[in-house]
Amino acid sequence: MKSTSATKFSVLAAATFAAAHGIVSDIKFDNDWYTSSLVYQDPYANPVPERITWSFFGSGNGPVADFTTKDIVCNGNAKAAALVADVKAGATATFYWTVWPESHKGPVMTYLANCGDDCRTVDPSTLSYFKIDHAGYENGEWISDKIIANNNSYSLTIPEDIAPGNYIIRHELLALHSAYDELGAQFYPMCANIKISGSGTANPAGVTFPGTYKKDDAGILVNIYNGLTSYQIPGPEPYKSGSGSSTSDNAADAVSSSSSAAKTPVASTSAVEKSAASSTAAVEKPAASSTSAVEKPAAPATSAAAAKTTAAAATTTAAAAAKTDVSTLNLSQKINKCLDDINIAIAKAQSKNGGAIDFSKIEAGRTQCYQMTA
Ligand SMILES: [Cu+2]
Repeated sequence: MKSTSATKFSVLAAATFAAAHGIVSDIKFDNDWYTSSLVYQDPYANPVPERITWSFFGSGNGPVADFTTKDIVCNGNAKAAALVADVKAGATATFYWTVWPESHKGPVMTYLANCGDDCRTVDPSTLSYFKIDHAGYENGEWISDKIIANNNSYSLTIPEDIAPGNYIIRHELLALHSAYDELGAQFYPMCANIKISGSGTANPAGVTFPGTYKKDDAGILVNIYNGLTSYQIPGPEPYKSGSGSSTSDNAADAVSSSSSAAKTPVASTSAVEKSAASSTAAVEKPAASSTSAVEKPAAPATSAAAAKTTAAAATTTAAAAAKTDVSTLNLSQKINKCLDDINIAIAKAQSKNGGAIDFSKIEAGRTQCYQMTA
């Protein structure tokens, strides 16, 4: 039974690659690291790891199929996360993406929604989401390109005056390479449970998902290849701490907060140490075993290393990817690096030839990654 469902996942994963390209692998709130729900790894682990991030097993790393449906809230097949991250109001949140193709130009947006008693028992499509940060196209540069340059990471500030409580933080990238077609805009949303502490009192008004993003919004039905001079980020303006309501010019803050975080390379060893600490202390419920081979504590560091490695062709095998010096990595880091190398190779090949990739070889390469033993 188990192997049957695993096989189905594998086939689905291979099929999804063609149109798909990234998930958040790790989240950092100040110095606490959390491994995010890993759509290609967690379903196979026994036990399935508990995360702060809502899972979307079976939906791959692709965009939501139709952003006017409930899939837009926390991605397709979203299931509640078991854990909750303790986060101070005013904290810096950093989201690390596995890989992001250069072709996928577009904005980044992040929202909060108050869940009341417990985010683990709510239907996220019933909540009210206020935007806390966004960035799009500034001075001729897409934020997606800055994210790629910043170790696939994006940082923002949790507003300092937000009232304490249980919140879903909803973070997403939007890829606009096909947005000239109706429903061609590609949203990549994810949700995580956080418990905000502090002495704030702000409860900003929000919007609902689905419903906020319309098929013909200026920032959603848009041709980015036509001499674009400005871009209107979808959804409301971000709430700005201290304003008591939404304001209209937070873009500069968003860009500066992202660059300040991303310019600091993440040290491999400290990432591992912090991850280990957070898996026991920072979560409300005891984390599941952190010794599983599929845990991904240091993805930001390893993907940074991988990004500097010249990627081979899209048909890179695990063995070829392993040629990079991995002597200082532990087993789970090596596995992650192996997977990252494949992701990077896929992204490179797709920007060159539009996606003519042998997916059976990619799946074989991933399988080899998981079989690494030292
Ligand atoms: Cu894609």
